[in-house]
Amino acid sequence: MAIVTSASMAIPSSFTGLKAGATTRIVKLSKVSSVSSTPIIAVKASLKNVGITVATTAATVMLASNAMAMEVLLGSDDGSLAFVPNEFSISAGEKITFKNNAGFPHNVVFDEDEIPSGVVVAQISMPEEDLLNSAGETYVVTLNVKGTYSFYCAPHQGAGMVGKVTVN
Ligand SMILES: [Cu+2]
Repeated sequence: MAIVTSASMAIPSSFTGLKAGATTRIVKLSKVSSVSSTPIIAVKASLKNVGITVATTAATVMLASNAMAMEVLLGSDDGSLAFVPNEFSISAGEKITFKNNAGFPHNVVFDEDEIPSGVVVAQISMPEEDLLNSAGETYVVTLNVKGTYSFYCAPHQGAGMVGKVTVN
């Protein structure tokens, strides 16, 4: 965001100079914009669901403002089928990154009966049938409504791979 702001501030000064100077500025602007948008496009391309894309875009903006972030491992280092940590608190709008660690495939599905009212479960969950299959693969979500949310891994819910997050 800071890059965009400084770039747009360059426009008025370029127009006070020669036309050739203004053209040079415009070329620089387009370079800046393509560089800064590349990571966002890459993230969107790896997502399969519109709800996730919305959440990830919000998370990208939060990153730009240096918001805190939370990382949750899918599968413990000893191979247990668990979220690590499986109970935690975050601030509203804080990014949560679920990262494939061991014992995959895993996924992250919120329990529609155990999320704050007004939150649409499909906008924060992975589809039940979608799985994270390789090491290091991530699912990122941002929860903006305060309250308590329960979630689980669809393949391993029966084995106790469940978790709870409190958004303050
Ligand atoms: Cu799992």
